[in-house]
Amino acid sequence: MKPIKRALTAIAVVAATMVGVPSIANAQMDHSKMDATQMASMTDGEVRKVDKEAGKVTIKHGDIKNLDMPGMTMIFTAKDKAMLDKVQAGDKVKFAVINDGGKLVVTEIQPVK
Ligand SMILES: [Cu+2]
Repeated sequence: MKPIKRALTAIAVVAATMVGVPSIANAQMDHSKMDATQMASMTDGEVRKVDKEAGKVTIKHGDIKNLDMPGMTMIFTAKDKAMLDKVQAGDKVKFAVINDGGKLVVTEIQPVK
């Protein structure tokens, strides 16, 4: 009897290399809205004149709280001329106005029924 020696060599090379886990950039969805304008409260007023060409509107307005302005009649610039299609002289309105670098801009205007 011939003893057969079988040498079974199993070589397992385990390369356990600690690779620094690349930090995956957190794809955080930011749902913040594009809200560049200041918060402007709605002010009561009455339209005296609309100048669509110039994009200006004259309003006899009540206190404008966010501008700390008492009631008076004055000319405002409309943020968008198309806004002025909705109103005409004599209309009672609610509107929002901001101070854009010294220029008073109506950002929103709607007739009050
Ligand atoms: Cu005013």
